[in-house]
Amino acid sequence: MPSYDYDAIWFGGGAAGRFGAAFLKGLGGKPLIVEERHLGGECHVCRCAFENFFSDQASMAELMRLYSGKSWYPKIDLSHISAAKAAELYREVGQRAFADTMKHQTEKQLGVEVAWGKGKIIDKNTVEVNGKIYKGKNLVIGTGSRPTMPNIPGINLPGVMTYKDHPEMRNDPKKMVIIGGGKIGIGKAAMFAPFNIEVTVLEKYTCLPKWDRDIRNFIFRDFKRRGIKIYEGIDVKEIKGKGKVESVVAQFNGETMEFPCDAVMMSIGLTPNSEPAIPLGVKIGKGNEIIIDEGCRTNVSGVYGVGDAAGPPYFMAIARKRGMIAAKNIAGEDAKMDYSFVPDHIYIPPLEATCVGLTEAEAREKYGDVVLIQVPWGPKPKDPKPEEYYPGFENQGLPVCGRMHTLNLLFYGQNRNGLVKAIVDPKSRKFLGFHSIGDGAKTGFQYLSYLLKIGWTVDQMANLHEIFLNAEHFVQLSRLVAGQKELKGFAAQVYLEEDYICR
Ligand code: COM
Repeated sequence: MPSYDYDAIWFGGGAAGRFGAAFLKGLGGKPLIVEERHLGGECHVCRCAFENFFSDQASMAELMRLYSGKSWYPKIDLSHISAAKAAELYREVGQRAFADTMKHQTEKQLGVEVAWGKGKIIDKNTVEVNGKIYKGKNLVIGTGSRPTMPNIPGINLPGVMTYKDHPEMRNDPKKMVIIGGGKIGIGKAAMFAPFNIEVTVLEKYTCLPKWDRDIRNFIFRDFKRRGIKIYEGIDVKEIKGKGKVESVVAQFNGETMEFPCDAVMMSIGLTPNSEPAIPLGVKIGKGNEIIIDEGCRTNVSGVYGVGDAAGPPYFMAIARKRGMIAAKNIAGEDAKMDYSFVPDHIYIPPLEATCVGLTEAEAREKYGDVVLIQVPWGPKPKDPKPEEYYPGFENQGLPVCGRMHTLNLLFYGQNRNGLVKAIVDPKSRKFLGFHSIGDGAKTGFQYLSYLLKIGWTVDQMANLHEIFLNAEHFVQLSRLVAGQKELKGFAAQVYLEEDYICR
């Protein structure tokens, strides 16, 4: 029997590696993390934590713009605000502080051993770091993902960035083209626009295709009002510029269009960093992902794949849970991943969109005539002015979902005060999906995803205790209709007829 120093070597100390190693230690195992730069992966460097911070900065800018000179607010000059300055603060303080926190928590508080340095996988039981050999019974590869880059002329020009470069920005662009209208691209558009940057989103297919239509419409209507342009069905051919980005050239409806800009953000998707697994004979999928089973095992016994390296869904909770599932299996359990009811979230400062479960379209296809519990519903004033009351628009005050600023958005924000939508199967009275635009609802969605899974009904929801005003409104709205024997819910929102997207 060979002897090993560790029960598992976690190759990569990102969300999956850190949580997996900690879990294995908790189960009585002996883990080692191999990490070159910092623990916690990209989260605090350029993803979740950074985006949270940057969205807050963008929200402040957007709210100041909305409130400036209205009611009791003084006039605020926003002509010289700087996204680069916000990024600099994060770079100087946030990245370093969070890296320290991750290190302290992992090594000191949790007592997980870390081998610092560029690791080299020698074989499935052996990793070399700085000339030192570490032996593990199992190997868990959690090497993350990278932005997918298309092979088009100009892709390497200075001024072409990805989410990774966002915290590194040193200048404030005037015009930015965002290539890709998925959740990263749409979120970045909403984050950059408040800083006086003229933003255009170019999407080859459909923006946010998996999101509910009402949520999409809310976002795109808001974008139109704020001057953020969106093109769908547009094929980017080239990025042009002499020494730096000057324009993006694309085919649109059979014509060539050129979009002048001084920055480009590429956001067409992610590619898993599966390369370290290849020499071990691990099977790699078409999207470059490590192929794993439900227990995060690869085809090579004793080798696991976790986090983004194992492919979508690219979501921190999934990365961490893959780590946990791998740890359980290494410890001798038979644990399986559960990918059902994974929530999703986009920062669209000053608000955020959150969803879990089925969209209305999916629910109708599966369950037929579903019931909607949704506010606002019915028509809205066409061109709402801030600080004005509109007689007859009975839903203008609903919903006021969120923290302080969402209520303010009712008064100052031209009807930008959010959207709440629950979809219910009237026969079983079970919820099928929850959707929200507001501020602060994501906390509730963590638990809503579990409630969906256990088949939570309108009647059960009506028995909870809301703390009004709250960000989700699902408790009180359910109570309003739960007395109905034959569930009717609220009427569906009148569909928005305007086209907010160039097609
Ligand atoms: C958070 C990263 S900054 S991790 O998931 O906690 O490791």
